[in-house]
Amino acid sequence: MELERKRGISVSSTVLQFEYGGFFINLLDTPGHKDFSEDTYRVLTAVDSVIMVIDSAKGIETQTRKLFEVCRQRGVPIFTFMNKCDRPMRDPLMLLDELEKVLGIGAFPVNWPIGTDGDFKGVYDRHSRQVHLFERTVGGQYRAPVSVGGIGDPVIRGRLDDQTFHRVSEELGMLDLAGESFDLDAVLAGTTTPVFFGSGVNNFGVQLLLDGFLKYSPGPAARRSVVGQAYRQSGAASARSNGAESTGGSDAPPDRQDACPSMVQPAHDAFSGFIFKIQANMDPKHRDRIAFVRICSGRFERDMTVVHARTGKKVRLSSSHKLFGNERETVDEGYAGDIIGLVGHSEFGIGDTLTTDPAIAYNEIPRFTPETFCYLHNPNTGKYKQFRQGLDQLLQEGVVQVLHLRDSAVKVPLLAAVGPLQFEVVQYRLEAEYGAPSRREDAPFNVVRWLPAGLKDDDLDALVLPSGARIAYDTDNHPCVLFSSEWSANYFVETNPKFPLAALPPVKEVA
Ligand SMILES: Nc1nc2c(ncn2[C@@H]2O[C@H](COP(=O)(O)OP(=O)(O)OP(=O)(O)O)[C@@H](O)[C@H]2O)c(=O)[nH]1
Ligand SMILES: [Mg+2]
Repeated sequence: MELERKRGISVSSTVLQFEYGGFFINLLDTPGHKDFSEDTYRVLTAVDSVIMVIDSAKGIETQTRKLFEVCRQRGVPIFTFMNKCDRPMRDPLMLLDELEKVLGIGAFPVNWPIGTDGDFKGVYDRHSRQVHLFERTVGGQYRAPVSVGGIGDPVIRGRLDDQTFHRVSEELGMLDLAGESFDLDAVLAGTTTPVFFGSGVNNFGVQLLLDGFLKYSPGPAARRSVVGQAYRQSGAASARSNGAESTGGSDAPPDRQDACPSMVQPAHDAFSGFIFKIQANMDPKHRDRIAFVRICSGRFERDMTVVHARTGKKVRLSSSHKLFGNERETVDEGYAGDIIGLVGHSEFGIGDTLTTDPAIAYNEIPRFTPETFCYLHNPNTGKYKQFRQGLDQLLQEGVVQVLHLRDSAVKVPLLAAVGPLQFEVVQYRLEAEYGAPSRREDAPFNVVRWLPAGLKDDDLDALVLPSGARIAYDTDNHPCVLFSSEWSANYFVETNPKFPLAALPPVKEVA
């Protein structure tokens, strides 16, 4: 996206697939900026392991910390890549210490950097006892790894100044003395992270990371299914609890434990999967809409008919693709762990389950409480159609949410987001993809809370609102209250004890 080049940051997640070492790896790259955490957390629900890339000069940044916490709570194995070792970096022992202290997980260095003051010499693979030398050459090629009996091997010793040599020897000695052996079970449980050092932009250490990843990462795991259509209709299971309760704020993950009826194994006969991302107009060559599905069980076959769990309708999946950046290729079959892109299907929404077994329904996607609000004006009446069409698409992608003020004659959309950069993305994409310029006006709200389900108009009329607060509806017509401040929201709670507020809307029932 041009906006990303201009801003120098990613504004949305990217899905791509590649083959390495005889495996198909689905890489879901997430943006780092906190304003896009909604997208990031949705994508996290679709993965089996995570690679955390840390800038070795900075250590763990706030956003990374939150992500790690979510992964840990979900029990997702975490691999750590300490990047930018070609530049002066922080003391590697301190970096490990930080991982352990800040994130509360064990850190096991699989390899170790040699030369950390900007004079990067390479990494020492603690398992194979090989040194991989970092020598910049034209075309990003490196010398083959040198096998050594230890860091003191004359071949290596000759390349290191005394200070570097003593330092690395001491560090490796300390690591050995600490005597921690590699614990694969702890890695699989997400309580220890294998750590790799390298330099991404120089493609150095990446291969070691991938090799380690293939060796230690788990295959596709069983997924928790909530009550699907069949059970619901037969009354065989009780309705599931409100999964949104546990997210309770903008960065907490959903609690997977509360949604129990069954675990769906990857080898389960029936095909099942869920949509974790939707994006339109990804490629100017194909101006269409792709729903990304994480396959959880069974076998996907192109042209198969599945149940769309939310509507209960049967749909035929004919236009299925694998994505490689902007390139796409028709895919005829897929299995658990695969990500496929389905083109078309305007009825699909984020979080929807597709399955041949109506007993299965996934409810993986976390929801977030918006924290920032704005009105979006269409300054050009002649572009009303494009403006509306573009906005509808972006709402469906979950780029932002939209609310409607109660008792308001004004039809200007009121957008709600976790971070203001989301609004910028909406405006940019409306113009670039739909030819609809827009104007943003800050809305005087900072907090939104949902009212209990089932309130009547009379109840809403009777509410005593603090000054500046307004009642609004979300896209599912759930009433909520917009406040100017947390203080104002608290005041409402005290003055309207019969109307408890929630940080998230009541959960929609699966059809
Ligand atoms: N010196 C050095 N720079 C690097 C290295 N890897 C990445 N960079 C630079 O760091 C900057 C950020 O890289 P990105 O890959 O966009 O970082 P990111 O964390 O994915 O950022 P977002 O996707 O925007 O969240 C770019 O200017 C890269 O060239 C490295 O190994 N060494
Ligand atoms: Mg990135």
